[in-house]
Amino acid sequence: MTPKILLVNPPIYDFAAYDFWLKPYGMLSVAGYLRSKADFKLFDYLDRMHPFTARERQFESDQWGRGRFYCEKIPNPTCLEEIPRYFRRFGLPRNIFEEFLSQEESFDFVFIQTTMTYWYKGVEEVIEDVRKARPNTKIVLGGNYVTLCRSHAENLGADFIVRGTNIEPLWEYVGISPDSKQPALWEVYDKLKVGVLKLTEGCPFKCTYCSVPKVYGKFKIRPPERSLDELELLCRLGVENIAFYDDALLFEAEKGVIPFLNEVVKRNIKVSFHSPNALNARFITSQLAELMVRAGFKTFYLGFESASQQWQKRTGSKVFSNELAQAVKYLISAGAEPSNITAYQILGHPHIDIQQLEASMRFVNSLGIRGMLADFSPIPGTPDSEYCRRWVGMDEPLMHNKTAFPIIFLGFDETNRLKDLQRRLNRKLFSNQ
Ligand code: B12
Ligand code: SF4
Repeated sequence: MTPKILLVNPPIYDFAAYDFWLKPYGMLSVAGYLRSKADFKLFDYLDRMHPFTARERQFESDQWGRGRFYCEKIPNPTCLEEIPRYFRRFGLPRNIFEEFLSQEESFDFVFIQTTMTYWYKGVEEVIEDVRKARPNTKIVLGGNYVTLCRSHAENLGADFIVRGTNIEPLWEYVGISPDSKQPALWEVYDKLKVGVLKLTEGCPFKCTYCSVPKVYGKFKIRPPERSLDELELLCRLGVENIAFYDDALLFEAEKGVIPFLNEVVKRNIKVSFHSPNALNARFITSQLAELMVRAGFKTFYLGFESASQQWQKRTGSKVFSNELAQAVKYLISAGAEPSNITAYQILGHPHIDIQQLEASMRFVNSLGIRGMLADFSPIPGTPDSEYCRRWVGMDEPLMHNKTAFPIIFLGFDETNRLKDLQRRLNRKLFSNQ
C-alpha cells in the first residue's frame, strides 16, 4: 500500500514575523525525493494563499510576493516577560488544522518542518494536535531547530528526528527508497506564487556567529540539471517570484550560478529572483552583476554586518567595505534599482564595541542603498553564542530570539534609537517610498 504522508509547516510564535519569501523548503525537498512513492497532503500555516487569508487586503502580497501573516496576540513566555514587545502567534488559526484533521482519513506519517530554534512552540502545538486527533500516526521532525538543539528537540514528543543533512535514516524509517534526482514537491500547494531554489550546499567561510560551517560539510554545487528541472516545475505552477536559500550562492560562480543564469536567459524564463539570505559582495564582478540583472534578479540583499575591519577580521573576514562599495557600483551600472539593493548589518552583536555600527550605517547610506539592521540571534554551537552565555541561557531556545537579544544586551532605548536612525537614513535616500 502507498504510504500517506502529511506535511506540516507550523505556525510561528514570536514578537514579529513577516512573509519574506518563507517556504518549508527542507521538508518539500525531502518529500520531492519520495514523489509518486507516497500520497502527500500539505498543511502550511504560513500559506497566505489559503482561503482564510487569500481574500483579505491586509494579507496581500507586495510586488515581489512578500506580505503579512494573520496573527493573534498571546502572553509573553515567562522567560521573555521582561521584553517590552507583544508576543504573537503567526499563521492560520488552530481550529482550521483541527477541522482539516477531522476531515482527512488517517496518515501513516506526519513530517513537520522546524526552522528557527526559538520557534519551537509552533512545532509543539502541531505535535499536540496531531497526537490528539491521530494517536497512531508517526511524527517526524527535521530542519534547523532539531539540528541545533538536539536534546531539547528530543523532549518534544516526536517519533523520529532527522538531524543535519544526512537523511538516509529517514528512508529506512518510512520504508521507501528515494529518487535523489527529483526536485522539491512544489505541486503539493493548491496555488503557488512564490518558490525557492538552492543551487549550492554550505559555505566556505567560518563566521563566528553562524552555524552553517558546522552543520554543512565542504561547500558543494548541487547537480545543475536538478535545479533547472525545479525551476521549470516552479514556472509551470505559475510562480512569479523565486528566493534563493543558498548560504554562498555566488561562490565558485563559474560552476554554479553563472551556468544556471545563462540557461535561464537562453530558455527565456521570465521570473523575478531574490536573495533574502544575503549575497557576498566580494564575488560580484561587473559581468556577474550584468548577468544577474539580465536573468531577472530584482532585489539584492548583501551581507555586510560592519564597516569595521577589526570586527570583520575577528568574526571571519567575509567581506570588507571596499568590496561592498565595488559590488554596489557594479549592480547599479548593470541596471539594478538602488532602492532594491540592501546591506544587512547585525544589531546587538556581542562585539558591538568594535563594530562601529553607526559609522557602518552611515557608510552604507553613503553608497546610496538601503541599510537593514538584522537583529542578532545567538546560535547554539557557534563561538559567539558561547560568549553570549553571560547574558542569556542558551539551553532555552526561546532565549535565542532575535528581537529579545539586542534588547537584553543593549537595552530597549538604545535598540530603538539605532532602529530609528536606520529608518531616518533610508528615508533620506528614498523619501517617496
Ligand atoms: C533561508 C533562511 C532564512 C530565510 C527564511 C527561511 C524560513 N523558511 O523561515 C530568511 C532570509 C527570511 C531568514 C531570516 C533569518 N534567519 Co535564516 N536561514 C535560512 C537558511 C539559509 C535556510 C533555512 C532553511 O529553510 N533550511 C531548509 C533547507 C533549505 O535546508 P537543507 O539543508 O536543504 O535541508 C536538508 C536537511 O536539513 C533536511 N531537512 C530540512 N528540513 C526538514 C524537514 C523535515 C520534516 C525533514 C524530514 C528533513 C528536513 O532535509 C533537507 C534535505 O536536503 C538557514 C541556514 C541553512 N543553511 O540552513 C538560515 C538560519 C536558519 N537563519 C538563521 C538566522 C540567524 C536568521 C535571522 C535571525 C537573521 C537575522 N538576524 O535577521 C532571521 C530570522 C527571521 C525571523 N523572522 O526570525 C540561523 C538560525 C537562527 C536560529 N536561532 O535558529 C540559520 C541557521 C543561519 C545561521 N546564521 O546559522 N533565514
Ligand atoms: S559567509 Fe554567511 S553563511 Fe558563510 S559562514 Fe559567514 S555568515 Fe555563515
